Amino acid sequence: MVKENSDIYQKRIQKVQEFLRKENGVALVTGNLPIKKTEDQVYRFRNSNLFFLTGTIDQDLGVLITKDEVFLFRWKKVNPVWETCLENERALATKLGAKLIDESKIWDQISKCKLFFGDRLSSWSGKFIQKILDSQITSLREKPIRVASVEEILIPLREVKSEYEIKIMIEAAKKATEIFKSFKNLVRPGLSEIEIRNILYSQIYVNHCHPSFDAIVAAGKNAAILHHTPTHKRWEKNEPLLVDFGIYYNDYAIDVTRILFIKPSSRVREIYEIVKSVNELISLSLNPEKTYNDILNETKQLLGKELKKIIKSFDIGEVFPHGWGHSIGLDVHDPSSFGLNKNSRIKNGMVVTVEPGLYFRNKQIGEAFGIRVEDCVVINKKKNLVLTAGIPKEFKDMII
Ligand SMILES: [Mn+2]
Repeated sequence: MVKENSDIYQKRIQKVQEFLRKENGVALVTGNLPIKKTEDQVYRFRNSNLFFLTGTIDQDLGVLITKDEVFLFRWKKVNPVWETCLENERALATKLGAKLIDESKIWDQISKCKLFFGDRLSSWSGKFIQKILDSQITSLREKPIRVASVEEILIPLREVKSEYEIKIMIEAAKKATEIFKSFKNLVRPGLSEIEIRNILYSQIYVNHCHPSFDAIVAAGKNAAILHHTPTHKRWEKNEPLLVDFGIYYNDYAIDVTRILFIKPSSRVREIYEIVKSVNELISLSLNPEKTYNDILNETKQLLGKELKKIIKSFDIGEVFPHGWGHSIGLDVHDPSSFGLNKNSRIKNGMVVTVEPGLYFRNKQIGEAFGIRVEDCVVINKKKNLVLTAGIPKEFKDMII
């Protein structure tokens, strides 16, 4: 396991403070108000911004950062009879060099500043935006507090990974590789998508990981549905099986898609080879000269050029209806500058997914299926590193 540097969080907070000093700003990051899953259960929220700054997974805590102080607070009290308290806030405050304050004192700090960086992920912190607006109406302040998104500060810090983060992601990718290989040995034709998903999850948990999103397991025509939910449909021998899964290991996410075959037709093979070769070409050609849109055009062009050799007419936006990839790290879809603006450039040190695909719903090719091949790639000055390169993708290795 990669050892964490004990002052890593303090250093990240200091970087936020450098930013806040420019305009006398204050940043607030907390967990979210509970959302009901069933009558007596709630979803456990994970705000990766909070984890990034404090290292805690206790979403009932929050951090308020001003230009020269750090405050830690518990915004939701824990009832020890019913709930587990995940973090000792006193110990965490010491580790972070933060002061523990009562949640009721947060407004005093915010009201002193000129610029409030709120967290759009947290409905709890959203109440302060309303308070700022109200205070401006009632007191007609001469210098109103401006409101901005904390992601303005955190995207530049989170989108380029440190060496420490990349080391963890290399380990996470190794785990994903082991998981996929043992999963592939257990999968059999005739099982349903749900059964196959369950086998996949058993291997994820046995390897001390957990899913980073609901895995997509899609047989045949279901694979043409981009975010298919696994059903009781059985995997038949002529159908490609699309498996798009993610794991969390050591709090970092990996996201991979592979296709398995039983008795693939030559047509399916041709399509697979196109998608795989585009995945490989794009993975190695990503560099800071290119914007998100440049890469999207390149991906469309490469897929289209090859597909033209097989089918006369098609609409590339219809057979490839999604993006080429996304930033990944603490979140499967990590915040990034190109998440906000598709004309911003790739940066060295980013980790992104590369996931070209081709999807057919009968009319273009006479068969309905979908193929996607997805890897996680570190953008490097010299040669990009395909983190998930150990997971097989040669056509012959994908046949069960
Ligand atoms: Mn993905």
